[in-house]
Amino acid sequence: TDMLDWQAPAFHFYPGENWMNDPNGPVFYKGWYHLFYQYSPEAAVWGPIVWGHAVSRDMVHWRHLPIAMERDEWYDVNGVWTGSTTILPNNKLVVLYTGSTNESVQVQNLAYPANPSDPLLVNWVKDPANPVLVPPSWIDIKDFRDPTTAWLTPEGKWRMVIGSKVNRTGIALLYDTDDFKSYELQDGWLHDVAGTGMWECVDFYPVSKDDFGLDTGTFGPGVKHVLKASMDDDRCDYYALGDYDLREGKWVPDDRAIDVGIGLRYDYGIYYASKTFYDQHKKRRILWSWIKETDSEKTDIKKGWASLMALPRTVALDPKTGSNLLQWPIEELDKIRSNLKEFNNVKLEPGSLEPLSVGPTSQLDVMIEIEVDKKVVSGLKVGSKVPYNCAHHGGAGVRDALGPFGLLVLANKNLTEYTPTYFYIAKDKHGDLSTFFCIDQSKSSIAKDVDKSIYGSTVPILEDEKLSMRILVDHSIVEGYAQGGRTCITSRVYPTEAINDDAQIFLFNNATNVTVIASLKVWQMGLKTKNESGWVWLGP
Ligand code: DQQ
Repeated sequence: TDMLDWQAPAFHFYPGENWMNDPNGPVFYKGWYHLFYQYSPEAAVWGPIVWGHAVSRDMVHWRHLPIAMERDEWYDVNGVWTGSTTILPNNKLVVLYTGSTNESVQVQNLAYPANPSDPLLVNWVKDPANPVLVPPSWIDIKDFRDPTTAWLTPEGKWRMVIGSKVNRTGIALLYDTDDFKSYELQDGWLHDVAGTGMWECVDFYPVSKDDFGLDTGTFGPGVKHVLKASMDDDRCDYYALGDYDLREGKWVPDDRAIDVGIGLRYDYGIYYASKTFYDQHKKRRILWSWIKETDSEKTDIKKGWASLMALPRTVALDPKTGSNLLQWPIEELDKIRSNLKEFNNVKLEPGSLEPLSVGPTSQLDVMIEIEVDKKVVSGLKVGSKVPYNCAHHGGAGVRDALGPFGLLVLANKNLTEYTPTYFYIAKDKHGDLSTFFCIDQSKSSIAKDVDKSIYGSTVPILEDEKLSMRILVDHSIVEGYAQGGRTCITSRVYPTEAINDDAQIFLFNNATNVTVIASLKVWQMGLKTKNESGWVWLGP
């Protein structure tokens, strides 16, 4: 059980016990960040869902509050499912959420704070007019869920999006309302992509090269719109950048070849049902996401809890490329860093493995910059005929001319368990270069019943840039951000031997032809800590 205790996160949000899934209705209100979440209050497995609730001043230290909404009406007795908050003028909050009815029909319901002057928003009221919206006749009653935050149209109506599907085509429907009680379906729909299946937890928001965050409902020159959908088929969150046509009510992707569901992902590991909100306090857009367990359900039941939230990330348009988002852990997390250790210009010859002495390694924030000899890279003859792919290339143990190289985390001395996070530079048969960012879980645990996939994707590297990655380790979760957050990977790992004081970190270079030079900053991360009686939570 010590091993299972060890798995609980120190600085990632989770309810402490039972099952959690999607983040719901995140909002900043009267000095507090509110996070609601899909919560199964009686078991560590998904089941009858209600809205759990926690508040924080900084999204790092949390205070857990009573369940915000129970399954107490015929229209949500099978589940108080996912929804979003909208802030009306005069700071009035409304929540729209999906209820699964007594007959398992998916309907939309309206709720609001019972006492708006309570900054903690402990009590919630469901509107007597519920359900306020039912599925249109041509949509399956089980394919109509997860309303977005609403925004004001130029005509002065509130508009929001709901995800659905028609046959195998995923769609985003647009609804207009004056009062959040009666709704008008807009002609056509916001967008659809054939073959992608059901779109869950759709998100739709503005970004621009000049702003770190824009409020939902901002339109105009220089503003792009992100459309994101969680694909029920492969359980991944896909996004695309595009333009929203105010008059037509249509969104058009910048590049049809990388449309929603067939192109970019927020994260190439485990990352699902995410939701953003505009933080009017710090003028930024924050992304929350559900990270499930990838061990067995049996173990989850033994642990008594399942799932956590990824670190809250700022999300913004990459001003340098203009063609991808940048995600980065919120700056408030820097406050729980301590014991900085720096390593400068560590030279890693081909085939090297370099242990780093940093103290305990279960709670870390690591920033690495890596220089690769450009002459070696350009001098290398034309490369592989088979395009590289993190998942299907054998992982960090397979050596090639220009990779892999990076950092092993949660590794023990004898290397019976370790998790490599790394870059791999691939040259294709035309001589074109691309850089991949991967996390290899195949050696992460000697346990048999845990997922051991290898995650990753390409990451854009611009002419004058060094390679850089940030790796956050928090017991059973490893989050990786390459090139300032252009490509992100979240993984769940369950070491059995590389835990507590037996876990270390190593730099490695498995490339055969190139020496790389790495500089790192390593911090301990706070909140949960170990004393004589075991792991203790230093949270709120
Ligand atoms: N989770 C909720 C649904 C949503 C799904 C139910 C996504 O509203 O579509 O727990 O994980």
